[in-house]
Amino acid sequence: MAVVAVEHRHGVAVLWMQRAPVNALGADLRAELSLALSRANDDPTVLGVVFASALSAFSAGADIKEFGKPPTSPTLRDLIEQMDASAKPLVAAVGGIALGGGFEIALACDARVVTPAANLGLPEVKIGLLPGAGGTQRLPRLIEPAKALAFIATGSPVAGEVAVPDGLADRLADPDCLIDAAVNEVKQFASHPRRKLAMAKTNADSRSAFEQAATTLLKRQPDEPQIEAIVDCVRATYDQTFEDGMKLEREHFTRLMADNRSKSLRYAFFAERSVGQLPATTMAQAETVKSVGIIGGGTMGSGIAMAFASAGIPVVLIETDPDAAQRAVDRIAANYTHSVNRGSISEEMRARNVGMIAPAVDYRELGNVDLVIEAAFEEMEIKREIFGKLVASTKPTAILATNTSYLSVDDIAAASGASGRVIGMHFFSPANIMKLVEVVRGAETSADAVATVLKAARGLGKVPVVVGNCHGFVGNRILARRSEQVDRLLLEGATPEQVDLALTKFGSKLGPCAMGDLAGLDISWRMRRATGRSAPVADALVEAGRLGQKSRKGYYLYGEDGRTPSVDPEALALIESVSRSRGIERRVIPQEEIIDRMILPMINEGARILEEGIADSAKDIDVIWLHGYGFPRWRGGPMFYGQTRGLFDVVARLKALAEATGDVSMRPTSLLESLAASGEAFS
Ligand code: 3H9
Repeated sequence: MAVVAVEHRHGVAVLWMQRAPVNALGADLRAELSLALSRANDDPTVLGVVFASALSAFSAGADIKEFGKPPTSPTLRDLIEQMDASAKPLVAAVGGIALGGGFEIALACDARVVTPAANLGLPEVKIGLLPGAGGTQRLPRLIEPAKALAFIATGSPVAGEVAVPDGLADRLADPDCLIDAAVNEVKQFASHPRRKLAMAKTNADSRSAFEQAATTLLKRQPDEPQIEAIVDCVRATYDQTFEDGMKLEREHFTRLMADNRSKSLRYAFFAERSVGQLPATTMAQAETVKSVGIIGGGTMGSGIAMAFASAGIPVVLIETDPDAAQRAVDRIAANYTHSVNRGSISEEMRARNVGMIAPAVDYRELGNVDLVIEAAFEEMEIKREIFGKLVASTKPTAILATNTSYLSVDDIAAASGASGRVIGMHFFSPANIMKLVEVVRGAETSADAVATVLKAARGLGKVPVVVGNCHGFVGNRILARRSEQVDRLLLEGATPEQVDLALTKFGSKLGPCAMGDLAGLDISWRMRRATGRSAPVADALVEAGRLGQKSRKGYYLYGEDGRTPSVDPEALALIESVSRSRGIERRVIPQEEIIDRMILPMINEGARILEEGIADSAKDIDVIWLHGYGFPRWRGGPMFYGQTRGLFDVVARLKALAEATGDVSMRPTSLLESLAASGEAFS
């Protein structure tokens, strides 16, 4: 089927783009647009051209799947040059998203007619690029360069109603008469020669506002090469011709495209969209969850309740006694009030959401719910008892989920006598905000239950990833390897500050010690005790009453506000004494080694998880770490980082570290070894 349909309306050629789902500007769409434009220019009966879409999206921009492959003619730039050379006027009729190259097509037109549902943006910055089809040169010639800079550097789109007063579009039209309005616009232009793009504004105020905005931006995002390139290109609109500016934009675009950061960000974009997929026939079995029960109104239970209530799904929130249940609802109401005060939801929405949550103590209140999520204490006996009660009090089709973060879903399911409908839904704190949900498939969990839970999680706007059952599942199992190394590094001579600095240097927002203090060191201590594990440094801190921010001391000392860390000589002395008691001679550990010892064992564990079939693909592992643990997005995730660095190098370094430290856990897995030997990637 053609991806462009041409209609002649009142002497104007309307080019209807129809490349599902989002009119990404792939080779076929570019070729057909180019041909239709040539024909319109050659046809003496045609006054001009309207670019329109038969889909709800105008266009999502260049087809990102083509990036990195040899270019096919006409390229997007060729098409836009052809538009520039058109003798006849061109108008864009935008009724939905016009992003990246899609908006650049609209910018290359003589005018843009939009509906209120239009959404115009240049989001290339989010995939490590800049607009590469003229956006950096046209927009600053259309609106103030300082504003254009902010628009391109944030990548956030604006709605049609805002776009017109902001100067990004020319006319607002009703959706029913969008095309007629655009056709009329073409007729307005038909008698005039097409305008040529000149230099940008030259007045001193404009330039100084731009320079100020550029300085702030570069200071705020110093490590993002695309920001520097965007500034460079927008600045060029002041003192270079349009043609020279286009050349500069092209150079930056080509360079950024080859940069590992952009490759990683593009990988993350597609990885997010590939996770949590089951065969279409299985997904067709998914039921719609219309009501839920939640067991436990603590931090996790309340957050999960909020996630459902905010999506308009009624919740029965079970606590052990009426006071506890009411306290949980009060806490939730207070959280929503906070959102109202911040302006993120309206008062009406707050009232609606709170009204969605019914506190209860009697499990019989769960008789009609479609899904129950247990978020009680992390103790197997408690969970087994709850699941026994749940089977007796819910309808036979209700799905029973546990929010455990490391206990065996199969052991919990065994107590229920209804294993087919027991599943894990591991939310991350705060559960109303964090997008990740590990969907844990037990040995006997039915495919329908998995499909229903995936559908429900997506309905909440979450990113669900299906994982197998094992201690800590995927995310926490990999985290455990990193935590072990952190403890070893501290024992061998590193300080908490050096460890944290190393991880922030790698790209994380927070180092592991600061993160541990924030979460509370007692949480992992309790988990280690329950599972017979130890971490000499972290255990010693907790046993000395250093629980983290909540006790104003942990790896660091916290001041009056309880949040600002400072180096604590007492903590360092304690760490040194643990090293001494174990006969370890402390040494200065280079930053590079600290980074490798934290990151490479994660890749190794990820490979082990793949070997065991606990995760289906490296992408699943990466998405879990991007969305649940703040792994730097521009690294793609631990597995993609390993691949970018080279698995051969990863294996060699792991072997060397295992040898040098005597830590056999760092020996590479057989999967890593074989991939490194064959030069293959995880995919
Ligand atoms: C650019 O334009 C560069 C130019 O400046 C210069 C060039 C020289 N390409 O997200 P969804 C797919 S860079 C290819 O699930 P939604 C997506 O993978 C581009 N495919 O739906 C998915 O496929 P599948 C600048 C794309 O409604 C399907 O479409 N543009 C593209 O939640 C549906 O997507 C951007 O950065 C694409 N450009 O969100 C926009 N876009 O069904 C990136 C989407 O097989 N895209 N797909 O999984 C988005 O932000 C969102 O996808 C969008 C729709 C808002 C469009």
